Amino acid sequence: KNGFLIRKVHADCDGKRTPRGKRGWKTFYAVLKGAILYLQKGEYRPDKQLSEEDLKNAVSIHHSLAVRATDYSKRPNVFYLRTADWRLYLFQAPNAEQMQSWITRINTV
Ligand code: I3P
Repeated sequence: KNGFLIRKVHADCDGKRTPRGKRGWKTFYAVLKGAILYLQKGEYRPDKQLSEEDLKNAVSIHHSLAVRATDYSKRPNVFYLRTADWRLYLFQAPNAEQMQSWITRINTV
């Protein structure tokens, strides 16, 4: 599965609150391959090589959980992604259908 997602990082490894200046919303082209969610910046091309930054942004979704962010009301179609190493991301999908589809796909990996 792939498509545009807007990401906010709320907590880093071990659940530590992401510091100010690193909490802004950023748009990525997301590609879910196996148990890895790749987040690419810029224009998407299927043959494009992943940059070092793209690799840093990749999220291991093994033993992670996606849930709709019902308590986050600043933006619509947002879901949480809690990873096994206790990071917490918010992702905004383009619409409700895409949000649900990402949640389902992530949770069934
Ligand atoms: C963050 C940015 C986010 C905001 C976050 C800010 O600043 O403005 O949009 O989250 O608030 O810290 P920066 O880009 O400098 O990291 P919201 O959009 O959810 O308000 P937060 O620290 O209360 O999460």
